[in-house]
Amino acid sequence: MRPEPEGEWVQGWPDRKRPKLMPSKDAEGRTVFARTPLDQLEGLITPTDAFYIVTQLSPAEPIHPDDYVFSISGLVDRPLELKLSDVQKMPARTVRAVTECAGDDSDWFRWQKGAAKKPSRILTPQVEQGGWNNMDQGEKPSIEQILEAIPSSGVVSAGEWTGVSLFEVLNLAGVKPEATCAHLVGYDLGKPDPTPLYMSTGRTDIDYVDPGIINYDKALELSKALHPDTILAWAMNGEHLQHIHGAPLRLVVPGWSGNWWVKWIKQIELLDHTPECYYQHQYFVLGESPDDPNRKPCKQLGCKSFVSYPVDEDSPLKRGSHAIRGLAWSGEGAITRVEVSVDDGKTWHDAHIEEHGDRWLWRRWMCRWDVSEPGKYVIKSRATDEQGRVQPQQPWNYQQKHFDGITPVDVEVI
Ligand SMILES: Nc1nc2c(c(=O)[nH]1)N[C@H]1C(S)=C(S)[C@@H](COP(=O)(O)O)O[C@H]1N2
Ligand SMILES: [Mo]
Repeated sequence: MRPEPEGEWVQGWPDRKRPKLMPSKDAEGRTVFARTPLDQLEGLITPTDAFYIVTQLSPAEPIHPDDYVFSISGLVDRPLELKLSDVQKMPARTVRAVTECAGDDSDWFRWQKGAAKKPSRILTPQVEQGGWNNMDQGEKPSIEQILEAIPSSGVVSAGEWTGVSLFEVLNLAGVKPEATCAHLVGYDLGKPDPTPLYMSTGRTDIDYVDPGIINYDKALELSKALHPDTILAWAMNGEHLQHIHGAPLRLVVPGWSGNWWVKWIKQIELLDHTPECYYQHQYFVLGESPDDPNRKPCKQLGCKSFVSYPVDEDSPLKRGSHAIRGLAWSGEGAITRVEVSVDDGKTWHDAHIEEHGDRWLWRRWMCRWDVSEPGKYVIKSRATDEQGRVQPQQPWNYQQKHFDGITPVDVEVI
C-alpha cells in the first residue's frame, strides 16, 4: 500500500506528506546511510532531505567553512593549498545530474538469478540503529538477515550541484604532461567494513583484503577529471552542501556511479600511474568472480529506466485509464527513447518523455494505458540513450553492481 497523502501542517497550512528518507543511524543518532523514497517524488530534482546517503567509512569530522583547506600536489608546476573562498572566486558551474550508488537495485540481480523474494520499490524500515557499517559489531548477522534488513533500491537521487570545474582548479596548479590520474582523497578515515562486500556477493568466503585504516580515496583518470562537467561542488539544490553530502567540498562525476563522487575533499594528487584504492580495486569492481582476471573498476552507469507507477503494491487496479510513469537515465548522457510494454515484453509502445536540456539528469516519462480486460498484466519499461545503448547494458557480476536490468511490475486489473 502507498502511504496516505496527508502530511504535517506547513507554514500553518495542511500539506501533502513530505517525502522522507529511510535512515540508518550511528550510535550518536546521526544518519550514515539512507534510501530515497522514489515512489513519493515528483519532478526532476530530489529534495535534499530525501536525497540518499552512503558513507563507507566513518563520516569526516565537520569542518567550519572558514577553516577548510585542501591541497593539490604531485605532478603539478605549483603545489597549492586552497581555501573554500579561493575556489568560490573561480568561474562557477552548475550541473544537474543523477547520482546512483553502484549497488542500487542489486537485489534485482539476485532475483534474476532465482532468489525467491521479488524486490519492492516501496521503502520499508531497515535497521535503525547501527546502520550497515556497524552491523558486524557484536553478534554477526547472517547474509540473509542483512539482505532482509537492508533492501537495495532507492540509492539513487538527482541533484543540482554548484561549484567549479575540477579542470579550472587543476589548471591553477598547472598539470604536468606526464600526469594521467587525479588521486582524490577524502577527510574521512576508517577501516573498510567487509559487510557490504559480503552483502553484495551474498557470500562470506570471499577474500577480504584488509587495507587497515584508510582515507576514502579514488583514482580518477585524467580525461574524466578534465571534463568540464566534473566539478568540485560546495552547493546542492540551491543551498550550501550538507555535511553528510560532503561539505565543504565534494566531487561530482556525472554519469559515473556514486563512489566516484568523493565527499570531504582533502587532497588531490596528480600521478603518472593509478594507485591501489580499496573502493576501486577491491570493492566497486565488475567481474564474473573474485578471481576473474578481467575485473575492472565500476565507472559509467548503464542505461536504465524503471516504472514508478504502478508498482506491484498498487494491485489490484480498476479497469479504465491509467498513467504508467517512471524515470530513465544513462551513464553516457541523455535518454532518447523509453518504450513500455504491458504484455511482458511481447509488444512495446513509445512513451512520452519530458524534454529538458540536462544530459546527466534523468528524464521523466509516461504512457497512458487504457485497459478494459480484467486479468493479470506484466508492465515493463526499456530505455535507449543518445549513444544508441539499449537497456540493459550491465551483465550479472559477482558484486552485483550497476544493475540496469528491466524490472517487471506485476499487477492485476479487476
Ligand atoms: N569521502 C567519501 N566520499 C564518498 C563516500 C565515502 O564513504 N567517503 N561514499 C561514496 C558512495 S559509495 C556514494 S554512493 C556517494 C553517496 O553520496 P551521498 O551520500 O551524498 O548521496 O558518495 C561517495 N563518496
Ligand atoms: Mo555507493
